Amino acid sequence: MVSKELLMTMYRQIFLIRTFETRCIKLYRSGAIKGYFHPYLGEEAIAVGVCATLRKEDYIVSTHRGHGHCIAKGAAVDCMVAELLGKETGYCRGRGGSMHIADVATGNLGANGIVGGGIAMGVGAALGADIRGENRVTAVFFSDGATANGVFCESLNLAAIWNLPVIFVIENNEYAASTPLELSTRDCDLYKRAAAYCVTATQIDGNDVLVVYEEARKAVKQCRSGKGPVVIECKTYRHQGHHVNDPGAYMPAEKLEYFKNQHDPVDIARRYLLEKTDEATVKAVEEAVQKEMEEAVAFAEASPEPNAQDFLEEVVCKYG
Ligand SMILES: Cc1ncc(C[n+]2csc(CCOP(=O)(O)OP(=O)(O)O)c2C)c(N)n1
Ligand SMILES: [Mg+2]
Repeated sequence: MVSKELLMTMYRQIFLIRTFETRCIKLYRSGAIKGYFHPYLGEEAIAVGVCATLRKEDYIVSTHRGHGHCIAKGAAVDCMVAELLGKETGYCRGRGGSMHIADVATGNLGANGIVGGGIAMGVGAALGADIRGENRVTAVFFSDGATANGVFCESLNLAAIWNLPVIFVIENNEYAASTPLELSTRDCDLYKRAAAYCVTATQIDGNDVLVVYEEARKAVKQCRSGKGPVVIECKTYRHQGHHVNDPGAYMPAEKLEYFKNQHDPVDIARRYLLEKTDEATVKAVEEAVQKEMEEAVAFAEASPEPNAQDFLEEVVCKYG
């Protein structure tokens, strides 16, 4: 049983991710945000359910669809919007953008534009923590497409033979860009692959925050007691195409309708919260989130552009 306070915190974060993505898509369409933008809409419960079981010093490793992971691990949305707008006050001083937000202060080792690129990094971070004798857990987020990369198998095996405290969170949204999972593998139950490495694995409903939270809690316990790693396959579905400019015409309308209107992570979490509190309290949470988001946008818009003369500052060149 989770407490009302925890449920409130998790709902607040889920709603904040939903609000962040929706607002930033608007900014993107207005031309204020450049480059690629892969929304996390429809997958919010995974990041929130997992991160609610982690401590601040625990690590996460994210993906190209990473805004939700950042927020769930405690990033400040004003600095995130600033980063998306390419402003000096952003997490990477506006140099990184959507796919390169990192926030080491909250244990977020960063998004990653390379599909599968974060998996080995997570294992490396866990190995480092283990060598230093730190009791940190690392949660690595990645989607179904990344499991087709060899690095997934290699990382899982290394984490297994070294008993590393890593939670491999597969966000199975059934697509790698426009390629449906069933065209890239004979067995769409991705958690089964862990058996080849003798790693504990489960498959759960990734849209139900309490289901995710409970499974992640068990995984964290196992990791902290030195019996890691664990694979959690979270079944989910994107609410739109691969990125903002992908109309997602290949996604069956009925299935999309189901995930948007009947099995939406925000609605599910809201219903749980309403079992513990009243409509007015939930509305107050939502209004506070919307205010926080508008303030974040105002902060980012008012922030200075980077100075073009500083662009070589972070470029390291070694020769001779
Ligand atoms: C190594 C690599 N190959 C290809 C790409 C191009 N690419 C970007 S996102 C993507 C699909 C990734 O699918 P998945 O891992 O399922 O993540 P999702 O988009 O579903 O979150 C591809 C192929 C890339 N960024 N990196
Ligand atoms: Mg996918």
